[in-house]
Amino acid sequence: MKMQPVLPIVTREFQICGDFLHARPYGSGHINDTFRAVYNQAGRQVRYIFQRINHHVFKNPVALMDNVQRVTAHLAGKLAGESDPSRRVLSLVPTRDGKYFYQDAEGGYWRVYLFIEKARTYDAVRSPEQAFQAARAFGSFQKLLTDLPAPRLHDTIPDFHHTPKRFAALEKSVEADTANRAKLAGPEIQFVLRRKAMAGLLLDAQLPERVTHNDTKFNNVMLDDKSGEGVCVIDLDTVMPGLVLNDFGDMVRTATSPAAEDERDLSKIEMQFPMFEMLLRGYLSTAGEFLTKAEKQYLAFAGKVITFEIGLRFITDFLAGDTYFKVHRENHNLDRCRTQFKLVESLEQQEERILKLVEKL
Ligand code: ADP
Ligand code: GN1
Ligand code: MG
Repeated sequence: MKMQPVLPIVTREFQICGDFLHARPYGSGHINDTFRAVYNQAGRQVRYIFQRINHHVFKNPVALMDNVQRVTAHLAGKLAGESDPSRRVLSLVPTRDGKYFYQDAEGGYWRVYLFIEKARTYDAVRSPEQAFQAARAFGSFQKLLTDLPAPRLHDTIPDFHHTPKRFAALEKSVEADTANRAKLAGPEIQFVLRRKAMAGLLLDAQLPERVTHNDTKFNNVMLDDKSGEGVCVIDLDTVMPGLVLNDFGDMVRTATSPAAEDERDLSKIEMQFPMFEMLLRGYLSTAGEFLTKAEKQYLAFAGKVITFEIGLRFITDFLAGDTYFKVHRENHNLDRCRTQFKLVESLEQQEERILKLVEKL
């Protein structure tokens, strides 16, 4: 990501005191542009997160920010009595005219968060304890939002986790073959077509709609540097009505395999059962009290469906010529797709064991 020439202007638009020093691209997200900005506040260096929302992906940034504002305010109210409350929820910094986003001269939408210090995100999981902590935090996030007052949140991306529609999009992109790449992805396309039945598994289960995060990648939760506690859930752009299983599924996708999402050596990709067990335990330690019986039963299948779905999205974007996810090398989306499908296989192979554990807990 390049430095943004508009950034020095944008930094003056928010209610931040002191002198702006510098800003650097930050993090490894695939969608938005994130920067860590540093200000001098009377001799002390204070950091902030600046983000430019990708408005090609999020077509209505105003509605999106309305969601983020409502959700963070609700969480902040609930967490007020806890230790260190301002590290447990994202805090939006308002603009000078009291809004929560600033639109620059080029039409870009910017927002600013307080920088959560003494905690970090990890692109790959390192221990079962980390898996437990991440899942506990995401479960708690869902629990605290079960009583978010009406109205219903905006759908920031309609049908985001509608796996059958994702499947249909893949079929279309194979047919169109816009970038002339279908020939490079024969086995992956076959892999998808053989699993058509899997696409409807979660949607057909008639589970309740709740407020969910919908992008519970392992690197979307900050773990405390000292205690390892899952201290703050971040990346709230897709918080909207959804199924809890989308969230649990994405945790399984990103926190059970030791390798990065774009690892080229597929022998490293595997669903590690101890990670799964700790994810499940962590998630149930907070979400267990509000989940229905059916939601609990389907926890066993969520990982494979969501991993399949994200793999589908990567290959669809590869075939379309990489228009959605940021790519940093040739065939990047194809590499990402391959890791997902390898993980789906690993989940399929261990399904009986997974089912037994889910039944037991
Ligand atoms: P993206 O949608 O592009 O994934 P994120 O909102 O997840 O963007 O932010 C990218 C990275 O920036 C995160 O993985 C995290 O490391 C860091 N980050 C985001 N928000 C904060 C924050 N408030 N404090 C500290 N670090 C943050
Ligand atoms: C994107 O923004 P980021 O990098 O956290 C994507 C998710 C995918 C993920 C795959 C809005 O998440 O849905 O699961 O990449 N976000 C959006 O790594 O499409
Ligand atoms: Mg992120």
